[in-house]
Amino acid sequence: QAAKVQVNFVPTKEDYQQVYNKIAELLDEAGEYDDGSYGPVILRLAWHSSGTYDKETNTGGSNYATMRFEPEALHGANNGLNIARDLMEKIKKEFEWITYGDLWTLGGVAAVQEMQGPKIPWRPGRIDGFAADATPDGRLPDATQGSDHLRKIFGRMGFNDQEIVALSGAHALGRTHRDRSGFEGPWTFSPTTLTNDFFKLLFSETWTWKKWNGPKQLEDKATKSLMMLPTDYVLVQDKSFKKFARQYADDNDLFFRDFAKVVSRLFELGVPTQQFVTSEPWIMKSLEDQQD
Ligand code: DDH
Repeated sequence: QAAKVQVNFVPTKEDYQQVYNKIAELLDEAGEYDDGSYGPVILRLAWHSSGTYDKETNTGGSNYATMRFEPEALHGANNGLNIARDLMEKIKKEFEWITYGDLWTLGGVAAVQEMQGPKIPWRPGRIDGFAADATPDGRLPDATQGSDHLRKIFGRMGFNDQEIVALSGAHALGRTHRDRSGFEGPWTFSPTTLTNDFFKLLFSETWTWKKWNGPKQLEDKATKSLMMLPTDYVLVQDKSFKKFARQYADDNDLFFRDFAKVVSRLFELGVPTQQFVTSEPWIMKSLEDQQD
Protein backbone atom coordinates (compact mmCIF):
# COMPACT_ATOMS: atom_id res chain seq x y z
CA GLN A 1 0.00 0.00 0.00
CA ALA A 2 2.78 2.41 0.96
CA ALA A 3 4.62 1.68 -2.29
CA LYS A 4 1.50 2.49 -4.28
CA VAL A 5 1.13 5.85 -2.57
CA GLN A 6 4.74 6.62 -3.47
CA VAL A 7 4.23 5.84 -7.15
CA ASN A 8 1.12 7.99 -7.38
CA PHE A 9 2.74 10.93 -5.63
CA VAL A 10 2.72 13.97 -7.90
CA PRO A 11 4.90 16.68 -6.37
CA THR A 12 3.68 20.28 -6.41
CA LYS A 13 5.64 23.52 -6.49
CA GLU A 14 5.36 23.54 -2.70
CA ASP A 15 7.10 20.16 -2.52
CA TYR A 16 9.98 21.47 -4.65
CA GLN A 17 10.14 24.56 -2.45
CA GLN A 18 10.69 22.23 0.51
CA VAL A 19 13.58 20.58 -1.29
CA TYR A 20 14.97 24.03 -2.11
CA ASN A 21 14.75 25.00 1.56
CA LYS A 22 16.64 21.88 2.66
CA ILE A 23 19.40 22.56 0.15
CA ALA A 24 19.56 26.20 1.23
CA GLU A 25 19.99 25.15 4.86
CA LEU A 26 22.65 22.62 3.90
CA LEU A 27 24.75 25.27 2.12
CA ASP A 28 25.38 26.96 5.45
CA GLU A 29 26.41 23.77 7.27
CA ALA A 30 29.85 23.96 5.69
CA GLY A 31 31.71 25.03 8.85
CA GLU A 32 35.44 25.23 8.09
CA TYR A 33 35.01 23.97 4.52
CA ASP A 34 36.54 26.48 2.07
CA ASP A 35 34.95 29.90 2.65
CA GLY A 36 32.14 28.57 4.85
CA SER A 37 29.58 27.65 2.18
CA TYR A 38 28.92 24.63 -0.01
CA GLY A 39 27.21 26.98 -2.47
CA PRO A 40 30.06 27.29 -5.00
CA VAL A 41 30.76 23.57 -5.33
CA ILE A 42 27.03 22.79 -5.60
CA LEU A 43 26.66 25.41 -8.35
CA ARG A 44 29.61 23.83 -10.14
CA LEU A 45 27.88 20.42 -10.03
CA ALA A 46 24.77 21.89 -11.66
CA TRP A 47 26.87 23.57 -14.35
CA HIS A 48 29.01 20.52 -15.15
CA SER A 49 25.95 18.29 -15.33
CA SER A 50 24.35 20.70 -17.86
CA GLY A 51 27.39 21.90 -19.81
CA THR A 52 27.98 18.55 -21.52
CA TYR A 53 25.18 19.34 -23.98
CA ASP A 54 25.84 19.01 -27.71
CA LYS A 55 23.16 20.60 -29.87
CA GLU A 56 24.18 18.69 -33.03
CA THR A 57 23.62 15.23 -31.57
CA ASN A 58 21.20 16.44 -28.90
CA THR A 59 23.14 14.47 -26.28
CA GLY A 60 24.37 15.42 -22.82
CA GLY A 61 22.90 18.16 -20.64
CA SER A 62 21.08 18.00 -17.34
CA ASN A 63 18.33 15.55 -18.26
CA TYR A 64 19.86 12.26 -17.17
CA ALA A 65 22.33 13.29 -14.45
CA THR A 66 24.91 10.98 -15.98
CA MET A 67 27.74 12.24 -13.76
CA ARG A 68 26.49 9.64 -11.28
CA PHE A 69 28.19 7.05 -13.47
CA GLU A 70 31.78 6.22 -14.28
CA PRO A 71 33.67 7.18 -16.32
CA GLU A 72 31.90 10.60 -16.39
CA ALA A 73 32.23 10.91 -12.59
CA LEU A 74 36.00 10.45 -13.03
CA HIS A 75 36.51 12.97 -15.85
CA GLY A 76 39.27 15.37 -14.82
CA ALA A 77 36.93 18.39 -15.06
CA ASN A 78 34.70 16.80 -12.44
CA ASN A 79 37.40 16.38 -9.78
CA GLY A 80 36.01 17.35 -6.40
CA LEU A 81 32.37 17.26 -7.48
CA ASN A 82 31.94 14.04 -5.52
CA ILE A 83 31.70 16.40 -2.52
CA ALA A 84 28.66 18.10 -4.07
CA ARG A 85 27.12 14.82 -5.20
CA ASP A 86 27.47 13.36 -1.70
CA LEU A 87 25.78 16.45 -0.21
CA MET A 88 22.94 16.18 -2.71
CA GLU A 89 22.57 12.50 -1.82
CA LYS A 90 21.55 13.53 1.72
CA ILE A 91 18.72 15.58 0.25
CA LYS A 92 17.75 12.74 -2.08
CA LYS A 93 17.41 10.39 0.95
CA GLU A 94 14.77 12.70 2.39
CA PHE A 95 12.96 13.42 -0.88
CA GLU A 96 13.22 10.13 -2.74
CA TRP A 97 10.72 11.23 -5.38
CA ILE A 98 12.93 13.91 -6.93
CA THR A 99 15.09 12.97 -9.91
CA TYR A 100 18.83 13.61 -9.80
CA GLY A 101 18.71 16.04 -12.72
CA ASP A 102 16.04 18.12 -11.02
CA LEU A 103 17.82 17.88 -7.66
CA TRP A 104 21.21 18.98 -8.98
CA THR A 105 19.87 21.88 -11.03
CA LEU A 106 17.63 23.00 -8.16
CA GLY A 107 20.83 22.91 -6.09
CA GLY A 108 22.42 25.31 -8.56
CA VAL A 109 19.40 27.61 -8.34
CA ALA A 110 19.49 27.57 -4.53
CA ALA A 111 23.25 28.21 -4.52
CA VAL A 112 22.94 31.31 -6.73
CA GLN A 113 19.90 32.69 -4.92
CA GLU A 114 21.17 32.06 -1.39
CA MET A 115 24.53 33.66 -2.26
CA GLN A 116 22.63 36.93 -2.96
CA GLY A 117 22.33 36.36 -6.70
CA PRO A 118 19.29 36.92 -8.93
CA LYS A 119 16.27 34.63 -9.10
CA ILE A 120 16.90 31.81 -11.59
CA PRO A 121 13.68 30.65 -13.29
CA TRP A 122 13.53 26.84 -12.94
CA ARG A 123 11.11 24.01 -13.56
CA PRO A 124 11.19 20.26 -12.91
CA GLY A 125 10.83 17.42 -15.40
CA ARG A 126 14.24 15.78 -15.83
CA ILE A 127 14.37 11.99 -15.69
CA ASP A 128 17.08 9.67 -14.38
CA GLY A 129 19.07 8.12 -17.21
CA PHE A 130 21.54 5.27 -17.42
CA ALA A 131 25.31 4.83 -17.66
CA ALA A 132 24.88 4.38 -21.42
CA ASP A 133 23.68 8.02 -21.64
CA ALA A 134 26.95 9.32 -20.15
CA THR A 135 28.94 11.77 -22.29
CA PRO A 136 32.54 11.40 -23.53
CA ASP A 137 35.34 13.34 -21.85
CA GLY A 138 36.32 16.74 -23.26
CA ARG A 139 32.94 18.48 -23.48
CA LEU A 140 33.63 20.96 -20.67
CA PRO A 141 35.97 23.94 -21.09
CA ASP A 142 39.71 23.60 -20.59
CA ALA A 143 40.98 26.54 -18.51
CA THR A 144 44.37 26.64 -20.25
CA GLN A 145 42.84 27.52 -23.65
CA GLY A 146 41.86 30.70 -25.52
CA SER A 147 38.91 32.37 -27.22
CA ASP A 148 38.58 29.84 -30.09
CA HIS A 149 38.19 27.05 -27.59
CA LEU A 150 35.57 28.99 -25.57
CA ARG A 151 33.53 29.70 -28.71
CA LYS A 152 33.77 26.06 -29.80
CA ILE A 153 32.78 24.59 -26.43
CA PHE A 154 29.99 27.05 -25.59
CA GLY A 155 28.85 27.29 -29.22
CA ARG A 156 28.28 23.53 -29.08
CA MET A 157 25.88 24.16 -26.17
CA GLY A 158 24.20 26.93 -28.20
CA PHE A 159 25.64 30.01 -26.47
CA ASN A 160 26.94 33.23 -28.12
CA ASP A 161 29.71 35.63 -27.01
CA GLN A 162 27.48 37.67 -24.71
CA GLU A 163 26.22 34.50 -23.02
CA ILE A 164 29.73 33.09 -22.61
CA VAL A 165 30.77 36.26 -20.79
CA ALA A 166 27.64 36.38 -18.62
CA LEU A 167 28.07 32.72 -17.61
CA SER A 168 31.72 33.30 -16.72
CA GLY A 169 30.64 35.82 -14.07
CA ALA A 170 29.92 32.76 -11.90
CA HIS A 171 33.61 32.90 -11.06
CA ALA A 172 32.81 35.65 -8.59
CA LEU A 173 32.01 32.58 -6.49
CA GLY A 174 34.20 29.91 -4.99
CA ARG A 175 37.81 29.09 -5.63
CA THR A 176 40.15 26.79 -7.47
CA HIS A 177 41.78 23.93 -5.56
CA ARG A 178 45.28 22.58 -6.15
CA ASP A 179 44.20 19.00 -5.55
CA ARG A 180 41.18 19.24 -7.88
CA SER A 181 42.15 21.27 -10.96
CA GLY A 182 45.77 22.12 -10.24
CA PHE A 183 44.96 25.84 -9.96
CA GLU A 184 44.92 27.67 -6.65
CA GLY A 185 42.91 30.50 -5.08
CA PRO A 186 39.72 32.56 -5.32
CA TRP A 187 38.75 35.11 -7.98
CA THR A 188 37.25 37.72 -5.64
CA PHE A 189 37.39 38.90 -2.04
CA SER A 190 33.80 37.74 -1.43
CA PRO A 191 33.63 34.18 -2.82
CA THR A 192 30.30 33.36 -1.20
CA THR A 193 28.39 36.39 -2.51
CA LEU A 194 27.43 36.77 -6.15
CA THR A 195 28.41 40.20 -7.50
CA ASN A 196 29.91 41.55 -10.72
CA ASP A 197 33.28 41.78 -8.93
CA PHE A 198 34.77 39.15 -11.25
CA PHE A 199 34.39 41.63 -14.13
CA LYS A 200 35.34 44.67 -12.07
CA LEU A 201 38.56 43.04 -10.91
CA LEU A 202 39.48 41.95 -14.42
CA PHE A 203 39.60 45.64 -15.36
CA SER A 204 40.75 47.29 -12.13
CA GLU A 205 43.68 45.03 -11.22
CA THR A 206 47.00 44.51 -12.92
CA TRP A 207 47.23 40.80 -13.71
CA THR A 208 50.59 39.08 -14.00
CA TRP A 209 51.51 35.45 -14.57
CA LYS A 210 52.08 33.68 -11.28
CA LYS A 211 55.56 32.27 -10.85
CA TRP A 212 55.17 28.81 -9.47
CA ASN A 213 55.36 25.15 -10.36
CA GLY A 214 51.60 24.89 -11.06
CA PRO A 215 49.62 25.43 -14.28
CA LYS A 216 49.66 28.89 -15.90
CA GLN A 217 47.39 31.26 -13.95
CA LEU A 218 47.34 34.99 -13.27
CA GLU A 219 47.58 36.80 -9.96
CA ASP A 220 46.68 40.37 -9.01
CA LYS A 221 49.79 42.45 -8.63
CA ALA A 222 48.51 44.35 -5.59
CA THR A 223 47.71 41.53 -3.15
CA LYS A 224 48.73 38.35 -4.99
CA SER A 225 45.79 36.70 -3.23
CA LEU A 226 43.38 36.58 -6.17
CA MET A 227 43.58 34.54 -9.34
CA MET A 228 42.36 34.41 -12.94
CA LEU A 229 42.44 31.41 -15.24
CA PRO A 230 43.79 31.89 -18.77
CA THR A 231 40.17 31.48 -19.99
CA ASP A 232 39.02 34.24 -17.60
CA TYR A 233 41.71 36.63 -18.80
CA VAL A 234 40.68 36.04 -22.41
CA LEU A 235 37.44 37.86 -21.58
CA VAL A 236 39.37 41.17 -21.50
CA GLN A 237 41.76 40.27 -24.32
CA ASP A 238 39.31 39.27 -27.05
CA LYS A 239 37.59 42.38 -28.44
CA SER A 240 34.08 40.97 -28.61
CA PHE A 241 34.21 39.33 -25.16
CA LYS A 242 35.72 42.50 -23.69
CA LYS A 243 32.79 44.64 -24.78
CA PHE A 244 30.38 42.51 -22.72
CA ALA A 245 32.80 42.18 -19.80
CA ARG A 246 32.97 46.00 -19.66
CA GLN A 247 29.17 46.29 -19.64
CA TYR A 248 28.89 43.79 -16.78
CA ALA A 249 31.70 45.50 -14.82
CA ASP A 250 29.79 48.80 -15.13
CA ASP A 251 26.29 47.51 -14.43
CA ASN A 252 25.56 44.84 -11.84
CA ASP A 253 21.81 44.87 -12.61
CA LEU A 254 22.50 44.11 -16.26
CA PHE A 255 24.85 41.29 -15.23
CA PHE A 256 22.20 39.83 -12.89
CA ARG A 257 19.48 39.98 -15.57
CA ASP A 258 21.63 38.34 -18.23
CA PHE A 259 23.12 35.83 -15.79
CA ALA A 260 19.66 34.69 -14.63
CA LYS A 261 18.47 34.24 -18.21
CA VAL A 262 21.47 32.29 -19.40
CA VAL A 263 21.84 30.08 -16.31
CA SER A 264 18.15 29.20 -16.52
CA ARG A 265 18.74 28.06 -20.12
CA LEU A 266 21.99 26.27 -19.20
CA PHE A 267 20.17 24.16 -16.60
CA GLU A 268 17.55 23.11 -19.18
CA LEU A 269 19.99 21.94 -21.85
CA GLY A 270 19.17 18.48 -23.13
CA VAL A 271 15.72 18.31 -21.55
CA PRO A 272 12.91 17.72 -24.08
CA THR A 273 10.35 20.51 -23.63
CA GLN A 274 7.46 18.07 -23.29
CA GLN A 275 9.08 16.60 -20.17
CA PHE A 276 8.68 19.81 -18.18
CA VAL A 277 5.68 19.82 -15.86
CA THR A 278 4.94 23.49 -16.58
CA SER A 279 5.41 25.70 -19.64
CA GLU A 280 6.21 28.72 -17.47
CA PRO A 281 9.32 28.23 -15.27
CA TRP A 282 8.91 28.89 -11.56
CA ILE A 283 10.64 31.38 -9.30
CA MET A 284 11.61 29.55 -6.14
CA LYS A 285 11.61 31.58 -2.94
CA SER A 286 14.87 32.21 -1.11
CA LEU A 287 14.97 31.50 2.63
CA GLU A 288 15.00 35.26 3.16
CA ASP A 289 11.78 35.68 1.12
CA GLN A 290 10.06 33.22 3.47
CA GLN A 291 10.85 35.01 6.73
CA ASP A 292 7.97 36.94 8.18
FE1 DDH B 1 34.20 27.37 -13.50
N1 DDH B 1 35.97 26.56 -12.84
N2 DDH B 1 34.88 27.33 -15.39
N3 DDH B 1 32.39 28.01 -14.14
N4 DDH B 1 33.53 27.27 -11.59
C1 DDH B 1 36.31 26.29 -11.55
C2 DDH B 1 35.57 26.54 -10.43
C3 DDH B 1 34.26 27.03 -10.47
C4 DDH B 1 36.13 26.94 -15.81
C5 DDH B 1 37.08 26.30 -15.02
C6 DDH B 1 37.01 26.18 -13.65
C7 DDH B 1 32.06 28.29 -15.42
C8 DDH B 1 32.95 28.37 -16.48
C9 DDH B 1 34.25 27.93 -16.46
C10 DDH B 1 32.26 27.67 -11.19
C11 DDH B 1 31.18 27.96 -12.00
C12 DDH B 1 31.24 28.09 -13.39
C13 DDH B 1 37.61 25.70 -11.53
C14 DDH B 1 38.35 25.24 -10.29
C15 DDH B 1 38.06 25.65 -12.82
C16 DDH B 1 39.39 25.11 -13.31
C17 DDH B 1 37.93 23.84 -9.85
C18 DDH B 1 38.61 23.44 -8.58
O1 DDH B 1 39.85 23.40 -8.57
O2 DDH B 1 37.91 23.21 -7.59
C19 DDH B 1 36.33 27.31 -17.19
C20 DDH B 1 37.58 27.02 -18.01
C21 DDH B 1 35.18 27.94 -17.58
C22 DDH B 1 34.92 28.59 -18.89
O3 DDH B 1 35.70 28.31 -19.87
C23 DDH B 1 34.07 29.55 -19.09
C24 DDH B 1 30.65 28.51 -15.54
C25 DDH B 1 29.92 28.80 -16.86
C26 DDH B 1 30.12 28.38 -14.26
C27 DDH B 1 28.70 28.50 -13.80
O4 DDH B 1 28.37 28.14 -12.73
C28 DDH B 1 27.66 29.08 -14.68
C29 DDH B 1 32.22 27.72 -9.75
C30 DDH B 1 31.03 28.16 -8.90
C31 DDH B 1 33.48 27.32 -9.29
C32 DDH B 1 33.96 27.24 -7.85
C33 DDH B 1 33.84 25.86 -7.33
C34 DDH B 1 34.31 25.71 -5.90
O5 DDH B 1 34.42 24.58 -5.45
O6 DDH B 1 34.55 26.71 -5.21
